[in-house]
Amino acid sequence: MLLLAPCFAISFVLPIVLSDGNLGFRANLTKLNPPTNITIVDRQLGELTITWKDNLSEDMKKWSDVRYLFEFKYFDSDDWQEDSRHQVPEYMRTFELHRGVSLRVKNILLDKQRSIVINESNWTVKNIQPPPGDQETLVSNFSCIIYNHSSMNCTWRKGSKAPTDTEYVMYYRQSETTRRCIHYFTKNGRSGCQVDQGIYDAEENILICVNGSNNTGTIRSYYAELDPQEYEIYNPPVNLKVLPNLTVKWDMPPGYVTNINCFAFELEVTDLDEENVHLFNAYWMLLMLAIITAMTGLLLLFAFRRCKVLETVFEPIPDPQKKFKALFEEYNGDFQNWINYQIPISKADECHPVVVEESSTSEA
Ligand SMILES: *[C@@H]1O[C@H](CO)[C@@H](O)[C@H](O)[C@H]1NC(C)=O
Ligand SMILES: *[C@@H]1O[C@H](CO)[C@@H](O)[C@H](O)[C@H]1NC(C)=O
Ligand SMILES: *[C@@H]1O[C@H](CO)[C@@H](O)[C@H](O)[C@H]1NC(C)=O
Ligand SMILES: *[C@@H]1O[C@H](CO)[C@@H](O)[C@H](O)[C@H]1NC(C)=O
Ligand SMILES: *[C@@H]1O[C@H](CO)[C@@H](O)[C@H](O)[C@H]1NC(C)=O
Ligand SMILES: *[C@@H]1O[C@H](CO)[C@@H](O)[C@H](O)[C@H]1NC(C)=O
Ligand SMILES: *[C@@H]1O[C@H](CO)[C@@H](O)[C@H](O)[C@H]1NC(C)=O
Ligand SMILES: *[C@@H]1O[C@H](CO)[C@@H](O)[C@H](O)[C@H]1NC(C)=O
Ligand SMILES: *[C@@H]1O[C@H](CO)[C@@H](O)[C@H](O)[C@H]1NC(C)=O
Ligand SMILES: *[C@@H]1O[C@H](CO)[C@@H](O)[C@H](O)[C@H]1NC(C)=O
Ligand SMILES: CC(=O)N[C@H]1CO[C@H](CO)[C@@H](O)[C@@H]1O
Repeated sequence: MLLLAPCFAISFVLPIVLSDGNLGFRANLTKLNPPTNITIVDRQLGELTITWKDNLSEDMKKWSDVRYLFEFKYFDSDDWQEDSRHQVPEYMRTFELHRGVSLRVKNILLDKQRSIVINESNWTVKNIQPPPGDQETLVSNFSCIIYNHSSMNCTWRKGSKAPTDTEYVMYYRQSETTRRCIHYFTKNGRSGCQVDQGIYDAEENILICVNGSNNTGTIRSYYAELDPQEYEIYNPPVNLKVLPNLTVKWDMPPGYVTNINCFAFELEVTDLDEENVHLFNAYWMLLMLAIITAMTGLLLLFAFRRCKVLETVFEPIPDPQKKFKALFEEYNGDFQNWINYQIPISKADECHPVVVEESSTSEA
């Protein structure tokens, strides 16, 4: 009991002292300084370490928890991104530096007990200008594929204002190692570089920088960061087997050291009976073709009949004597005289749809 007494005393008294000081501190809080001295250390290929000084009094840090709110915005965008809170005045992140980027950070004071915001400072902004060189000398439409576990092909188009003989050079970085790509190629008007066996870790992002050299002008460097799993084209499984009890088995393609649980497989089964149904469709298609041919034939026959061309075709070879019977029998071969008394040649002998239509309408 004697031992417990001081414990009670402490637990009873301490909070009162704390909140007293807290109240005094709060009453003294007139202006919260924004952070100062933002310093940037370039760690290659767009990866930066950013540090700052909070410029807060030791008193403030004693009576409250200090947090730092960090945001960034590319020059070509209106949106501030990623409002991450940090406990230490240091942050490491990768940026697409060719776009130019503004960073901003502010101090936040939290109530020690309840972790609610007591006060915030203004922002301190730092701009990182894009690397030198015209915007149009940048590579454009940059894209990569990762294949066969550890290889990577990246391709791009030349910047429109880059001199024709500009040589772009690609650097890539993973597992703290920066390497220069060696095997360059041109394919379908795009330039590219092939990295052979250079990707070590499917779960670690790859940093890329494509810069170029030319004496007449500066080529602006291009920065990208890729998640390998998003860009990987996987090799198919191997040793596919169907056991007599219809169990299907296969093995992982070689080279993938990643946890097997990260992989999903897709099994596609084609029913051979269904192939007969295809056959069936081909049979039906042939049948339809035959029917369509027959129908077309019939239609043509009908059309010909309407025009009476068919009749003309099957008519016996005309005998002028027969046709011009009167010419010879009554006019004694005098054509001029005969023609004056002739009714015109029957319209039915000509293909003249309009006339036929009219007569059929009047019949109806
Ligand atoms: C508040 O300001 C007063 C007078 O300036 C000072 O005596 C006191 O120690 C301050 N309190 C705290 C908690 O900083
Ligand atoms: C925050 O910025 C505004 C305007 O820029 C200024 O008037 C104000 O005093 C600043 N506040 C602090 C705490 O520095
Ligand atoms: C800013 O930070 C850098 C590196 O941390 C340091 O060398 C420099 O003295 C600081 N400047 C000020 C004014 O605090
Ligand atoms: C920060 O403290 C000052 C002085 O007490 C107060 O005027 C201001 O409204 C506070 N700001 C916030 C965001 O709480
Ligand atoms: C970029 O490249 C892809 C193929 O790699 C192509 O489909 C697309 O049209 C290109 N876009 C532009 C703007 O050139
Ligand atoms: C894939 O990589 C293996 C070695 O890991 C190599 O033997 C094989 O030739 C590569 N296949 C292709 C298509 O590049
Ligand atoms: C990668 O590029 C090389 C060089 O052009 C080419 O031989 C290879 O087929 C490409 N690989 C893929 C998967 O496109
Ligand atoms: C291109 O980037 C690499 C890696 O950061 C660097 O070592 C090299 O000097 C740069 N080249 C040019 C021409 O800027
Ligand atoms: C730069 O471009 C000019 C003009 O196209 C060319 O004459 C020169 O050789 C290039 N220099 C380099 C280092 O590529
Ligand atoms: C199928 O056969 C294999 C080997 O004979 C056996 O390991 C497996 O358990 C069988 N599967 C079923 C569903 O019977
Ligand atoms: C506590 C602290 O470091 N305060 C400094 C904040 O920054 C101003 C100038 O920017 C200095 O005058 C203060 O001493």
